[in-house]
Amino acid sequence: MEMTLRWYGSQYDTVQLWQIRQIPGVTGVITTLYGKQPGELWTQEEIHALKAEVEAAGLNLSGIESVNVSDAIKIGNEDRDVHIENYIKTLENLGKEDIHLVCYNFMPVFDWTRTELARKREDGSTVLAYTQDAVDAINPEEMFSSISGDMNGTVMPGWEPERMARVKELFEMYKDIDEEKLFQNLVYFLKAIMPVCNQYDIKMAIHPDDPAWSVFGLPRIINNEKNILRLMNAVDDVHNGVTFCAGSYGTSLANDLPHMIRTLQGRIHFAHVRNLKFITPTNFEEAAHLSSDGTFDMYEIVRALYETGFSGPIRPDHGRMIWGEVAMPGYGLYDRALGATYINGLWEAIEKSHERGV
Ligand code: DNO
Repeated sequence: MEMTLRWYGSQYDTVQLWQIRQIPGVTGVITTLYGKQPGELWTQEEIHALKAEVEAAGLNLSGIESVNVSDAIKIGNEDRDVHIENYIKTLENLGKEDIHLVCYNFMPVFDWTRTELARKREDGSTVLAYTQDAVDAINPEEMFSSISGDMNGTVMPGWEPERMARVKELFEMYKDIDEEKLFQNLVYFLKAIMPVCNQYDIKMAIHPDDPAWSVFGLPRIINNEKNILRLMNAVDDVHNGVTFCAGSYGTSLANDLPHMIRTLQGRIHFAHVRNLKFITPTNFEEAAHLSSDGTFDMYEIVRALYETGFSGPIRPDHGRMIWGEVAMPGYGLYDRALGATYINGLWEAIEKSHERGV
């Protein structure tokens, strides 16, 4: 595995590449062309410049998160084929720049949903949190506006002002899309892009829906073992793979995370490793990465990745906001650096135990 950190690009991120370079054990970043709209073409020159910037800082560009999939593709409307053509050309340009991992999601309207971006914990740190009661009490527009006030001046993925302005229209566009249609549109998309993925060995890694259940009545299809396996079998190609996001699948306590990792052996191309602390099954907050700070057994999660031969990038995921840092909620430097170090420590211990047969 390679330890990485997500980086949004010099124009958008409060964290700098040189800082990432100084986290012990972190050798790469997962990044994107953040200004691109879903459906838009990424040119080879743009990708080349991004890669050169990362490499000039002494880091690898280990993968893209995300090349976003447009609503037209998710809905399957008349613009879908043009957008898929652009997606294919983008993949081709990424392949020509020797980039072989693309994370994406297939969630309608909201990329991921939290109801609080700065819940205060006992130690004074703040974390992202989710309460079903809060979602049930508001409508999507109220949700968008309450979230936007808390982004610390950053733009969070999936919560861009352009999308917020169109929230009603977006809901309208999805009104006839149920889970089965959404699933079929995803399969259509994957079948169309598999040839270029095979040609350039690009591993597509779908990010799960977060939370793992329907919010505001929108369909959810990538949320448990059965559904993700259905997708793996529907397009049975190693390039149709998974981003195993512990914090997203883990929103449902019914998901046995180490078991899922073992079942998905060979198809997990990217791992987001983080911990959640549950107050009730539908009220949870994001915790520090350490097992004892939350609900998950992080040792078992990392062990399952190790024992299934996982060789892709891992990144620590959302961190707490600590030490007075002001950054995109979940994406500050300090707690993610602690997370990377902790996960690296688990990995080293597991690896050495295996090597020494203890
Ligand atoms: C949230 C992230 C997601 C993820 C996308 C992948 O912090 O994990 O925004 O990047 O769903 O397309």
